[in-house]
Amino acid sequence: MSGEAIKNCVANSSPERGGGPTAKPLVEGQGTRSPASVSTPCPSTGFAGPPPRSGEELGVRSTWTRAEIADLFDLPFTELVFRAAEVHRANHPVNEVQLSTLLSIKTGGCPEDCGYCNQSASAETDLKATKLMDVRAVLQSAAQAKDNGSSRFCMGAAWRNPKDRDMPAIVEMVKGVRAMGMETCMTLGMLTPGQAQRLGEAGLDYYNHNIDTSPENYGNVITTRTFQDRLDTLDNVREAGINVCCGGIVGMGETRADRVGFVHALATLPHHPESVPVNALVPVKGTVLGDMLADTPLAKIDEIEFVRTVAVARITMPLSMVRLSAGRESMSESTQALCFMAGANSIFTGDRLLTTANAGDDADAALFAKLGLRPMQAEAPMRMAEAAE
Ligand code: SAM
Ligand code: DTB
Ligand code: SF4
Repeated sequence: MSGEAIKNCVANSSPERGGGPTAKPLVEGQGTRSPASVSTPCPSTGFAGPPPRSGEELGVRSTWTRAEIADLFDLPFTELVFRAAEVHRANHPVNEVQLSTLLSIKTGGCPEDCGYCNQSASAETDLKATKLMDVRAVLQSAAQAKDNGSSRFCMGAAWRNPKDRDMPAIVEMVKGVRAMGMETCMTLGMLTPGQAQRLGEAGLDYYNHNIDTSPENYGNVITTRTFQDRLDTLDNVREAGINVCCGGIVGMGETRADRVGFVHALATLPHHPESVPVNALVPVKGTVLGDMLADTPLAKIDEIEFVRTVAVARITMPLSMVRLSAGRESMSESTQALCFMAGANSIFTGDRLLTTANAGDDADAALFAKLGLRPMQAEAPMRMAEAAE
């Protein structure tokens, strides 16, 4: 290992960088690695990175059956979490959590009818629709996120799809955030192959596009686009060489079978998404699903069932980053801790997601200190496997 690599490794694991219980992990320790760098194998943390191995060698497969996934969900809870923790430890640095910050660059007025979303024009909320933000204002927000310790900046727009006239500003945002040394992520709705290509050429690291739920339940949640439309955009993103961030929402009143179908759809993609966000529905009054939950509180997702979903995602997609996404604000510290044990290794930071409240940096700093977690500096396993292909 080179002297520089050892320095990085030691720096990454020292308490000053957020490793100890008294540290302030969320605001310290932002490294300066380039967006596409991979982690360094580190004797002090015990995480064996290279030599690169293929996904298959690492036990990654796309042949999961629904029955196998249902059997995982059915395991006794502690057995399931134990297995997920084993898979997590074999493939990822332990006690490290990747931090991303979200910014809504174009809010509300969306023509889609996603039943969970307060940004849909069909939702009866008082959310104010805005135009696409100015590039400069977006870059200011990104700089602030970086100062707060975030390593990835995710920009979201309430669009069915971007218009070609929006693309120059979008490209400037990607280039500007990348130039700050942060990873970039965008979620702009459906993309044509040409648009995905342009984003890839601009250096976009990740594109978030969720399947949201099982193929069977999809039509109960969204009618203005199909499950296949989602898969087509994911293909265009992959084809353009951009990492895929794809997951969904639990707690929308779906059945266990839907959660099985949801994880199955992700884990049988020819190439697992590099990031898998698992959102718990944030029920917003005036949305179809928010109102439904307000009327039938028992439909709220059971927290143990939420942890089960995280654990099954971890086991079936061993190299992916599993992101504990929306819904953390109303989740107990103990449930979040169980999610980290069950293999979640990424979160959104800050006091806002796109339009709704998030846990906030102070609460997260306290949680990280309590649990001995630290911010991840590099996200390696998927990329190392890829490098070997
Ligand atoms: N318009 C783009 C799209 O739909 O792809 C990007 C933005 S959209 C807000 C991104 C994702 O956020 C959705 O696919 C959904 O999974 C999640 N999301 C939106 N509203 C949510 C809510 N109330 N609770 C939980 N997750 C939500
Ligand atoms: C994802 O799966 N969750 C994030 C991100 N991708 C873009 C968004 C959550 C949004 C929650 C509702 C809101 O704040 O508007
Ligand atoms: Fe529009 Fe995205 Fe909200 Fe659906 S989830 S209504 S596409 S902003």
